[in-house]
Amino acid sequence: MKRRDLLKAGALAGGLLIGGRALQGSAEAAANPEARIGLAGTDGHITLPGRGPLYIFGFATVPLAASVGDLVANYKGKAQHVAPILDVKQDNDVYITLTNLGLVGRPDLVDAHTIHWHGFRTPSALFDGVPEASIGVPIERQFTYFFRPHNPGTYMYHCHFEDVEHVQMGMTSIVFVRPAQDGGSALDPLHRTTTYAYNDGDGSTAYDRHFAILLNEIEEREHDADEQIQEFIFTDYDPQYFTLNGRVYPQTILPNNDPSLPYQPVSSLIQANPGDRVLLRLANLGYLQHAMQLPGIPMKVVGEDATPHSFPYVTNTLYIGPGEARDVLFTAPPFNPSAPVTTDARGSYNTYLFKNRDFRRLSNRGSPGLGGMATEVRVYQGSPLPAQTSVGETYA
Ligand SMILES: [Cu+2]
Repeated sequence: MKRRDLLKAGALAGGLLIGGRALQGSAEAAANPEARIGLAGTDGHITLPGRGPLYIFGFATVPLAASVGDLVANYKGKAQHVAPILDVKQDNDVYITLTNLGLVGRPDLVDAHTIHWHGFRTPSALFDGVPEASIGVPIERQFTYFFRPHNPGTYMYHCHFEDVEHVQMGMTSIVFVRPAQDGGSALDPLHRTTTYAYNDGDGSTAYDRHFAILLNEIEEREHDADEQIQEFIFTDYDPQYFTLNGRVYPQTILPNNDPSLPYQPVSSLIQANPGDRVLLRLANLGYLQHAMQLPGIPMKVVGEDATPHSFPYVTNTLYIGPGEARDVLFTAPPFNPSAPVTTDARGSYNTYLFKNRDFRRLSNRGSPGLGGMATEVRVYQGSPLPAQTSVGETYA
């Protein structure tokens, strides 16, 4: 029995076990506020400079009330990369209903999908998304995962079915847990925000704006082989594209939901007012370590792998291995009229680059000019930006 067949058998058994119906968990009224999230697993295409559409597997946000038939009709073949970023709060109940819509481009491939919340201290293998240890979700079936996150911080999630393949194909994103301390009284008298990276007790991880950015690579030969029903040998892994939230520079600085990138809706543009404390929630679901720099602005690492640092440190180079996460704070510097200034609808701003240290990862498939794993931090003159209403919000 080949590995894929074994996984298939497990997925089938899982489908029978739950009768192919979502475990909605609706019987008991939860004491805590809940988050209910609908995700679908399917395939699709994204846009990268220097080549045609790139075949991906991925997730998309879908309505919870829709039938499986309606979801297949409306969302099959419309995966996004990165997958939706999930924003939940400590001790709240989180239900994620996953529907497997099947693949438009590979109808022969009847893979299941799962959701693995990487780093979650889970008490139950059932909701861990490792198909060999629990179940996968077969095509046109649903399963509802249940989590009660007790540990704030930045995590990631991904499909764990044929994981080396499905992760590289794009079934990856960030999930983060806001601390219970959020929303109370301001702990730092000098800084009146009430949002924090962790339950620090003293406001030392307070932030005004936060941005969740997933680091990744794309090996186009693996994606093309998948689309053409060929095997890719992963020891040949040598990626051509280096992405932030599924985009390469200059895509990374386009706003959220830019119409030119319908299946890469998540921007990595960082816009701030001078003096703002900015939290970067960073995670790496590629297969290479990345070294990230923000020249001109020191970075303070306050958390690592969803664990607050006992001894936060300031650095100019951040090393992030595969499967690792970092919580990084920086303070937006004063606007400097003598430095290069650019102007947009929000006014004049200075630009800082948040970028990979390796020049080979700052290019799109070797073409000239800045590309790859880079984005901009824009610090505006005055304070024209309103408070953030969602993580990674961009302002036109
Ligand atoms: Cu999958």
